Amino acid sequence: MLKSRIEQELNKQLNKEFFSAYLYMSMAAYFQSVDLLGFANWITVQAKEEMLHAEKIYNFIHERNGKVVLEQLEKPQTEWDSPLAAFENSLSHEIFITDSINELVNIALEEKDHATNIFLQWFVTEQVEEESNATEIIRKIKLMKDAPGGMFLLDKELATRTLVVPAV
Ligand code: OFO
Repeated sequence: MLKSRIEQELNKQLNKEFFSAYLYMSMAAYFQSVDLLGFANWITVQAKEEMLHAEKIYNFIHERNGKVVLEQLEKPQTEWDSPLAAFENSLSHEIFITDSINELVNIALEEKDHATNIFLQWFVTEQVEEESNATEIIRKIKLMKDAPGGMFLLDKELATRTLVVPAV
């Protein structure tokens, strides 16, 4: 049985994961609008991963006999100055999510809720990858800044990403 403080905090995290999906679909629309369809594909896959993160939390709340409460989602940004600006936004958002997960772990420990703490460890590990993915793309965009055709090649590379559904 979930304590109400943990239930509330997990519901807040659920909202943040849904917002991540919403933000990334908004970025996908931006990339589509500037004809970077590979970038759009990559970030759409990311949005789908965020939906899986949300589903994981949703299922956990139910499994622990808690109540899922869906709140309103914030309107995401819709325009970025450049693909680099969009990925810098993605990285800062992921750092924000990492901080949020870490805070949730602290709360689980304070409440001596070991099941929630163990559940959250998956997210702790996942956030390392989330930050690293965005950082790698930022590095690549910066590296090929002056190379003609660089964006075209990166767009082709990002077009190959497919959704990998994580094991439960
Ligand atoms: Fe759910 O990890 Fe990104 O936001």
